[in-house]
Amino acid sequence: MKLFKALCASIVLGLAVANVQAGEQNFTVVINAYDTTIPELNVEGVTVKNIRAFNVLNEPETLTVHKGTSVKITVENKSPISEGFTIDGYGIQEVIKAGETKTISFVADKAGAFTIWCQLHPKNIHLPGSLNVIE
Ligand SMILES: [Cu+2]
Repeated sequence: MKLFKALCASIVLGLAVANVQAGEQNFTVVINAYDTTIPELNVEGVTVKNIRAFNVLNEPETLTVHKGTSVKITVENKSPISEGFTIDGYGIQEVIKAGETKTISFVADKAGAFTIWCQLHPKNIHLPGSLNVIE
């Protein structure tokens, strides 16, 4: 049943992607920081208490477009610190200050899966996303 649901979800997703035509596509990506406290954690036999974990995510983390699309990404930084927004395959590297919004425009002229990552912070705290450009 789980497999069936996953299969249906992927078929629906496939259809949704197929309906996207090359043209213009706008996205809003929100960078958000999550601060949590882990009450107790045991690492290699050592117990540590009240660990503060800090994670930064781009939401949504995956953007999918057809090759040839004019893409406009509005990036809103809700993190309390400056955040980076880099897509190496498209030569994009931006810094967005806390509370600021930046708009990035480009033509998705290369097909592939391109990592969207923050050049300012380690990848284990700022989780990478993906720009998928399909033929
Ligand atoms: Cu970051």
